[in-house]
Amino acid sequence: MKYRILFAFAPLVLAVACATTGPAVTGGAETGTDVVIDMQPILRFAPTPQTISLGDTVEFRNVSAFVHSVSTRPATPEESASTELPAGVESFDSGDIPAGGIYRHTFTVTGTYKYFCDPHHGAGMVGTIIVTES
Ligand SMILES: [Cu+2]
Repeated sequence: MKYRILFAFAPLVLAVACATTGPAVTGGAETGTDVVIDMQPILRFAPTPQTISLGDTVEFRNVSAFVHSVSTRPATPEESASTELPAGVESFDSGDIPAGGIYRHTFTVTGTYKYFCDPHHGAGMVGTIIVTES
């Protein structure tokens, strides 16, 4: 009887666990990925700041249950203040990344990149990547 009750609640416990941690991103990083940055349920990029080598490909992984984005295309003065690109570098924007989704970007110019999550900029979801000569 004790065990039957345990089993009856198991799906509920599993559902609650998924709701708080978000979906798992299946599989390892894609081939060619050098660095992984998570987009977390607490509306933060991690790790940040992150130093990488010239030519590295970063895989941004949405490990939360929310839609996130990786953007260097500000639409407001506040977002502009959170954005920085090395001279001559074209801006990039992932668009909406669904729960469990990924976005990959290769960095081919050294310098400091400051980016933000479009839906959560107001919550302080910003990040920095520093690209150095390898
Ligand atoms: Cu976000």
